[in-house]
Amino acid sequence: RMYRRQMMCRRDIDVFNVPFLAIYGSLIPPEEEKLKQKKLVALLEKLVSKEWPTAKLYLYGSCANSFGVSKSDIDVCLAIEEADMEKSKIIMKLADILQSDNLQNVQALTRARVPIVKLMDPVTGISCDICINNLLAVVNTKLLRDYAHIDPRLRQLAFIIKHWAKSRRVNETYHGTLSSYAYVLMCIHFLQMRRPAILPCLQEMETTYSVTVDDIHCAYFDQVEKLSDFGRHNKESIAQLVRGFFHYWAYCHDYANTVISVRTGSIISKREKDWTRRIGNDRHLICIEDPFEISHDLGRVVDKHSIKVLREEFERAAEIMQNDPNPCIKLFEPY
Ligand code: 3AT
Ligand code: MG
Repeated sequence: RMYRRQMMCRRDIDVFNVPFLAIYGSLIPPEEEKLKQKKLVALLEKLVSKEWPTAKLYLYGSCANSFGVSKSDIDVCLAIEEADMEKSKIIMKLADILQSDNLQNVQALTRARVPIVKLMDPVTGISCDICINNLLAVVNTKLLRDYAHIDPRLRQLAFIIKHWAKSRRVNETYHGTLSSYAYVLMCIHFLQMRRPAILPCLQEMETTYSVTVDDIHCAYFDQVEKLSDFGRHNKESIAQLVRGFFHYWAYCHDYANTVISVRTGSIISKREKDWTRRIGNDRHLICIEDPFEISHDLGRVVDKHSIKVLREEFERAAEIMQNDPNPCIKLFEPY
């Protein structure tokens, strides 16, 4: 009888796999949306090549890294060799070129931290941001997409975490919380650290892909089709992983001393990165190392106030995953 009582008390988290997967399924963009995005990019390419025949357009961010939910805006990078032309000038010229065609709301934001052209395509209703020569973002987009191909649980987990972060308003870098890019890196790292591991560390493996962008050497193993059974020894379900993710960030992560690093597939110390004190605006209150720009802490947007908000949200989510009868609803309740 004792045994039976224990069995009944232990929460069977796996009953939530089906509803979590249903949420994931509802967030995936339909194929027709992808086609519309491609059409818009083709139109932009045509317009741009009239002025700059050798320029190239790359999709990056969530529309290309496979972590994009339905109805997202698209991020485009214009790669152009105009060494003698300032970025803001290129942006103005680009806005001019696009203005003349049947696109709407073409705006040149020349003074933003990353100068961009914003526009909306009235035919498809898709909005788009175009930046100049941000090739590191194109490369980190490929890294994320390659990780997503290794084990389906990464994409499932990241969609659920991003959906949670948007619902709880902790995905707003201008308010000191984390970017979508940071959340995806946290998911990759979490799956690298499971035992048995669900994801490998691609940057520690043999190099099959390498580029140098802005003096940063980016190299890793990108033949991910060969790794499709990498995670087979780990049988954890999506509900267990969501619970484990929040449990880690609520109760286990050592915020004071450590940095999560997808580059090494491990946890490293703040001391070895010299991220132990505040320098300028970088407070390093939650440390997420960029996989390529390794001096870059994706947690640097987080301040004294927003770290509290974030940690309280992690604790709330962990508590819900532990005890709430209806976590798939409660977790995403609007803030
Ligand atoms: P959403 O679905 O739009 O929320 P996203 O993946 O498009 O998610 P962001 O809009 O935050 O993510 O960023 C767009 C891309 O820009 C993602 C990544 O390739 C790059 N990126 C964003 N923030 C950084 C950063 N701090 N350092 C380097 N690359 C970044
Ligand atoms: Mg985006």
